[in-house]
Amino acid sequence: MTLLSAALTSLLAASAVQAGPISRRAAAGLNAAAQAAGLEFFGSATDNPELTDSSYMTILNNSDQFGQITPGNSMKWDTIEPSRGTFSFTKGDAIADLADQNNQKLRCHNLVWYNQLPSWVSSGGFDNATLVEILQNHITKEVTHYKGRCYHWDVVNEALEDGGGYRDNVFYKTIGEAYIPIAFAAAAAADPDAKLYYNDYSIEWSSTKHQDAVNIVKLVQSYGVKIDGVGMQAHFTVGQTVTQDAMESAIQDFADLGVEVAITELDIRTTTPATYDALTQQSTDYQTVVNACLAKSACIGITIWDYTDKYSWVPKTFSGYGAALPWDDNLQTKAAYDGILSALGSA
Ligand code: 9MR
Repeated sequence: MTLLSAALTSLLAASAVQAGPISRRAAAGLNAAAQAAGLEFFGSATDNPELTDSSYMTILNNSDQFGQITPGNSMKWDTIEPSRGTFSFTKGDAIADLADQNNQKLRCHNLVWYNQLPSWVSSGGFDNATLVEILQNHITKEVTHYKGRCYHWDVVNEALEDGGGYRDNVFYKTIGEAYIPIAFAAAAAADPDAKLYYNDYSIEWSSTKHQDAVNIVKLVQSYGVKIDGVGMQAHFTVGQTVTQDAMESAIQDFADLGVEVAITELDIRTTTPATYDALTQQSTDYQTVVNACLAKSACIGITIWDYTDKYSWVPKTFSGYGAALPWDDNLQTKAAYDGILSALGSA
């Protein structure tokens, strides 16, 4: 490559990264476009430390961009009940209050998960009856505290191993698979109006794990317990994102059981620094996911796992990867933003 063409390529890449959306659609925003396309919301995860970043908040607070927010951490067990019987709702309340102020829906996340679970639960050595009581008490207290405020609750999160089969967590080891319907029943009793979800990753195509998630929905239903939806987290990698057909058919498998589907934690990571080609492919990949959701009436909304690379979990977890979100580190929209808007706009 000559010096001139190298310079031109990097100039093009820079302008593509910084280019804002097409002006008519810029006014609409992702949530406005999603609702116009028939979805219930386009949302973003957020987290308490970010709430002091005023530039970040200006975009998050805009309900034309985000019609729903999800607390990334502050409603998890370790924050809410760090020691047995001691509940701390301050951080979760801050996100719930923000949703109220902005007239945004709230996806409450999550009640039962092997991770961010305090050791008093995971290593407590409780017998079956005691752990059932602890599980029910945690869920009842937390769901009651947020009663009427959570549009959705992720009741059980990531109960399956990466390759499928139940994750061998303390709940499964002590209670068996019945911990899942027990959890849904407790949540339903505490807030009958919240939509109750099972949430997991790698269930967006027809994998063994996907089939096991289908079986979890059937299991809860077999107990006569309410389950309303399945969250497909959709943590993808540029160029390896699921095909639209595969995702549509995975959504349909859940729809066939009478439950809805939401895309709950969408991000599409790439190696960093991201190249122009990767960001272009990323835009295509985002459109694939949006198009799959739009094509299936059971798919009711899309949430990105925070909206800016500045606050993404990806670089902290996958070394050498990042740039996964539609806004860059400087809160500028990327090609992915235009792609999502374009997919929503052409629905
Ligand atoms: O975004 C969350 C990050 O800040 C935490 O460090 C991490 C801890 O495991 O959890 C992240 O959120 C996860 C979500 O709760 C469940 N699905 C995977 C998400 C990314 O790890």
